[in-house]
Amino acid sequence: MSKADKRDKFLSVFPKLVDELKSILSGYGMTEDAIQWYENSLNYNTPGGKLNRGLSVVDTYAILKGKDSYAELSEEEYFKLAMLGWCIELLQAYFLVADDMMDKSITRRGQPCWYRVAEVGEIAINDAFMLEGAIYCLLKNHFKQEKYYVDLLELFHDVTFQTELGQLLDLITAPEERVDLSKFSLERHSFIVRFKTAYYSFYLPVALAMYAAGINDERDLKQARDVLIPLGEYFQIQDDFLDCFGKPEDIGKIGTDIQDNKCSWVVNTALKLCSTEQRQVLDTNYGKKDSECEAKCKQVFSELKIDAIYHDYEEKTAHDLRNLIQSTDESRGFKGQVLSAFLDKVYKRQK
Ligand code: DMA
Ligand code: MG
Ligand code: MG
Ligand code: MG
Repeated sequence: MSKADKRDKFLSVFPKLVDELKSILSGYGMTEDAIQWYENSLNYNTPGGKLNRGLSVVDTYAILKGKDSYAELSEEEYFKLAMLGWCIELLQAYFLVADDMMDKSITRRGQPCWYRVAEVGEIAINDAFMLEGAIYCLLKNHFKQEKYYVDLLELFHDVTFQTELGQLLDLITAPEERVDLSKFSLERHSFIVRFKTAYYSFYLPVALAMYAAGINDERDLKQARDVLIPLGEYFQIQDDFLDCFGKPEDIGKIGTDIQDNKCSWVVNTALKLCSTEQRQVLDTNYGKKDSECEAKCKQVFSELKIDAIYHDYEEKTAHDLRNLIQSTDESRGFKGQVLSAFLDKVYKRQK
């Protein structure tokens, strides 16, 4: 099945899930305006992205089950896996609605951030909670009878909390009024991004598919984590790079990291290499809500050839990860191919 067909098949499950969630609200006797609001929020915030996380749940399951293409899965099997995939997309929607408010972002996936939609504003906070709530409604409806139901619940809860810890670190490392670049380091960056991105974007889809496929030995879950957490770090470094160097029309969002004083890979790499004069420029201009200051920081980044350093980093990381994947122990049914499929999806991404 082509990539586009896989995406279409996955997308075709979404309206069913929206109907299901709406009928839960109807069941509570909710008013029509509330049901309509929830439907709008679900449609606006959930399906518009790359859907990598959601699709990966199905892909991973198919690989673990030894099915070439997931066209070989039964309709019922496909539907359940797609449902798990959509649960991650809902988790992502929840994080992004909140993240955009906290990061004061303007656009997301080529449209205004939800909180910037005229009627929405701070109601977006409650909408974020309700996007998260949808996950547990769907898990209960579709997985309560499975013996791995509690594993799924614990996994979603643990990974959500890990992400929130990462977001906390991300935010308190970037105070708005006190720019102090001496607090930044690549080590702190690595720690932040493993929590805020890697667990939910990389470990979660694979672990969900593993539970659904009956592969739940802690040694296998650890093998998955040992590759997926560094892979997730690489993915967030790409995100940081694209925030500064990507085109909004490609990435669907306008970068805010410099003005937001973020502890991003770009500034940390620059801090390691800059001269005293360049450091002065960064100390004066980083973290200022001013596009001229932002441009001065970008000038330093380009003098330091951060883009070339990034490309070297990308090659080295992909190479190291491929070596690590080679040594996967497949004796209990876990497969290294799950991990290489993931790496292929993000390697050299432009958006
Ligand atoms: C991403 O951080 C992490 C979460 C949990 C949304 P970010 O603010 O760099 O994301 P983006 O660049 O998409 O706003
Ligand atoms: Mg953000
Ligand atoms: Mg953020
Ligand atoms: Mg970013």
